[in-house]
Amino acid sequence: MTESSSRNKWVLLLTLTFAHFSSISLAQDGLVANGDFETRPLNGFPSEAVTDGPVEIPSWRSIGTVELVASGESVGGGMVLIVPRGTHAVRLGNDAEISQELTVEKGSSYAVTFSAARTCAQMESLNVSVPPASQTVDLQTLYNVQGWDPYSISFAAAEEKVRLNFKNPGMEDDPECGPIIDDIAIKKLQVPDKPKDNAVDNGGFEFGPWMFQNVSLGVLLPTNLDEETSPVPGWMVESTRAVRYIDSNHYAVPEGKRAVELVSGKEGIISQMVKTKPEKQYSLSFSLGHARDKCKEPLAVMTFAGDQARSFHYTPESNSTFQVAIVNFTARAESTRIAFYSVYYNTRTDDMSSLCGPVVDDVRVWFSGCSRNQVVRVWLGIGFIFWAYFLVLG
Ligand SMILES: [Ca+2]
Repeated sequence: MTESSSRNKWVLLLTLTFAHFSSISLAQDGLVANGDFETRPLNGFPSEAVTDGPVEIPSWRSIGTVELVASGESVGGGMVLIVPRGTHAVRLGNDAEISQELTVEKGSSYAVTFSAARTCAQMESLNVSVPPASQTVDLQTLYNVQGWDPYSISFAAAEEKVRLNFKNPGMEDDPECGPIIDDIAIKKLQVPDKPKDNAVDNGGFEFGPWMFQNVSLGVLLPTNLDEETSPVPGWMVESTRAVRYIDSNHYAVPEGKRAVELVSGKEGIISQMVKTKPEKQYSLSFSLGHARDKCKEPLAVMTFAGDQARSFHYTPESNSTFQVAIVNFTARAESTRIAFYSVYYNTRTDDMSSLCGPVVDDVRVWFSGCSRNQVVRVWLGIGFIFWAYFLVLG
């Protein structure tokens, strides 16, 4: 009896120890280890000029010319390097890469948020991969005057141990060029509940990537054609340029805490395929808003739903920051594409160059009735039964 109870205690202790270690090794939502590059390397930061030798970046594995850069540092041509946040960031030279192993939940989807800046006027891009997923993010467009932006991509974890890799695929003539990255965070994506009265998944955009509380730039969602693993579950960005994921801490959001701002005109399209029944009538409604980010009006959204395409201009009632727009459409197939883009290319009134645009939130699609043809068919049916009844009786 005592032997059994002491064995049970050991089993319990081992289980607790194992649970403890497995919970601390699993990637937590937020910054990855040294994701802000502020951890001091063993031989000091290069800017402190303690040693000439190569600097090992704690928690990361690097290949090629990977440099820790400090804010205020300048490169050739007197250009001052932009460090997104804090004091340090990493610059990736030609073909250089930096990676870190993460322990994740196999089968789950994750969003990676990172900040990136380009250093030269040339076209620069960044390849972010968690094999087999790989995505190249174009850094050519500057979305705001700060010179850097947070971005998010996503991946489905095929294994428990995955390698998060950032690579500069470019081959610039100037070796001092190459993207700067900073603030790398991860978030396990929740699968949104399937609402009963709405065919749209994550229609309020509440499920999405990690956002830093004290970053006011939102998170850019670059092209993502895979609705299975999207940093904003359910939604695809099916265009060459990005849309901005925004939070209610820094922007006016119509519903809940998150929404999207269409910042790239016709080149920033967000869409979703919703389940429908052919030849049935549906209604699509959404909130069209202003982010209160000094975006210069007019603001307008082009909306697609099945066989309908309609534009809506932002004209809210007095004090509101949004209005509700509705499109009625007839479904033609088992699934119907709904999509939104900004009619105009808008910029902020204060700097005239930061990109902005209309806000879309609270997207709903619901069954609103039979189609006209079906109504006619139903009446014909009733008429036929009536006549049959009349003839039989007669
Ligand atoms: Ca929302």
